Parts: sequence; structure tokens; C-alpha cells
Amino acid sequence: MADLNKLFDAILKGDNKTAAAVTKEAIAENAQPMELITKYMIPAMSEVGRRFECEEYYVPELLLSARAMKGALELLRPLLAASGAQPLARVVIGTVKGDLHDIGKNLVSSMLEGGGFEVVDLGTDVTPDKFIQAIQEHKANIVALSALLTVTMPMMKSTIEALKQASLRDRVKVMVGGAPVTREYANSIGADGYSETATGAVNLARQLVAS
Ligand code: B12
Repeated sequence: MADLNKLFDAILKGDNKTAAAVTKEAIAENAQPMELITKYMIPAMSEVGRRFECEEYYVPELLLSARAMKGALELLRPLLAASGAQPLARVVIGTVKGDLHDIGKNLVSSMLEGGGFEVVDLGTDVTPDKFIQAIQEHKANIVALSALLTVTMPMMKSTIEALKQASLRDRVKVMVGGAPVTREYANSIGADGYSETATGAVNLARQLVAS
């Protein structure tokens, strides 16, 4: 049996080889991907964040942990993917301009795919113009904005403003998320929905296409 506490430790210590090895072992034993993610991987990144806050960890440690987390997530991604059914709707997702954090965004992206949505992932540091282009090009029904820094949260508002300017606001639902984002903030900038978690994001997207 894979010792999943080793997965937690490997992400915490930034040991990408062990993180991948334990994840592969768990997959071979038919472990539930969401259990790995919610019980071991996300708590490990939360602990990384706590250590960074109290200056036990610095940016190099964050980068190593992020690499281990991303590697394990990539292995789980195919298991989260949908069964090839007709997509429910098309979602354009990205981390807003100025922000390079993508672990949570990638998780939301994978979960949406697993939930039957077609996802166009624009990556990180995405300008309002890029969001607009992608929404037009892919005829997206939903745009999902992620921000992890308090200084980049206002870029969510700017992106919504740009959608209004481009006369797209009525055609696309906007959902927002990321650690510093709150429901109150989402309401205050005129987003259609907010979720704290990746699983919640899938339910939210379903509600938004139904409304
Ligand atoms: C890993 C990390 C990094 C990595 C990112 C690597 C990567 N590829 O993503 C690196 C080292 C690059 C980094 C850099 C920086 N970071 Co950093 N980072 C983190 C850390 C430790 C973890 C973030 C993470 O991945 N969490 C795990 C994921 C799964 O959680 P999540 O992103 O919150 O996503 C979940 C939900 O929020 C939600 N969600 C996310 N997006 C969306 C979108 C939608 C639409 C929805 C519905 C839901 C949703 O679903 C996800 C799954 O449940 C956090 C600490 C923390 N506790 O958040 C700091 C943190 C975010 N970083 C911080 C800082 C300060 C920085 C730097 C400025 C450091 C520096 N001095 O250079 C730079 C900024 C670089 C930039 N321009 O973006 C601060 C931000 C403080 C603030 N209030 O603004 C934090 C909070 C650390 C701290 N406590 O001080 N960082």
C-alpha cells in the first residue's frame, strides 16, 4: 500500500521524485484522485504557505514544493478527465495579469474537464485583452479568473470592466476564485459566482450554465 503521508511530506519538502513515485503507486492501487488531492496535496501546499508566512520557507522552497505538486497533479489529470461525452459548455480560464500562481487554477481546470466542460486554459499573467480574444474565438459561455495575490485581485475587476467595454458581459458568465478572493469581493466587482474550492467550481459552473 502506498504511504500517502509520504506524498504530503514530499510536497512539503519539494521532493518531486518521491511525490511522483508515491502518486504512481497510489494510482496503480486505484486510489481516488480527489482523496489524494484534498487530503494530502492541498494540505501540504497550505503548510508550505504557513512556513513561508513565518519565514521558515523562502521563494526557492515554494518553487520546489510547487514543482512537486504540479508533477503529481499532472499524473492525476487524466484520471480527472471526462469520459468523452458532449461538453456541457466552454470555459476560458486563466490567472489574471501580474499573477504567476497556477496550481489552484490548474486544479480547477482539470476538475472542470472532469465535470464535462471543454476548457481553454490561457495560463498565467493573462491580460484582459487575451481573455476577450479567447472568449470571442472559442465562443465561451464562462470565463474563470484566478488570483492569488491581493495586489492582482483588482485585475479581476479590470477584466470584468473590459468585458463590458467589449460588449461581451451579457454573453459570458464570470466566475472568480483564488485564496485571497471572497464571496463579498466577487459580489463587489460584479462577478456571477465565486467558489473557494475546485469541486465547488464545477458545481458553480453547472449552475451558471443552467441559469
Ligand atoms: C506556491 C506559491 C508560489 C509559487 C507559485 C508556483 C505556481 N506555479 O503556482 C511561486 C514561488 C512562483 C510564488 C511566487 C510568489 N508568491 Co506565492 N505562494 C504560493 C503558495 C505557497 C501556495 C499557492 C498554492 O498553490 N496553493 C494550493 C492551491 C491548490 O490553492 P489555491 O491556489 O488557493 O487554489 C484553490 C482555491 O483558491 C480555488 N481557486 C483557485 N483559482 C480559482 C479560480 C476559480 C475561477 C475558482 C472558482 C476557484 C479557484 O480552487 C483551488 C483548489 O481548491 C501561497 C500560500 C497559500 N497558502 O496560498 C503563496 C502566496 C499566494 N504567495 C505569496 C507571495 C507574496 C508571492 C510572491 C510575491 C513572493 C515574492 N516575494 O516573490 C511571488 C509573486 C509572483 C507572482 N507575480 O505571481 C503570498 C500572497 C500574499 C498576498 N496576500 O498577496 C502567499 C499567500 C504566501 C504568503 N502567505 O505570504 N508563490
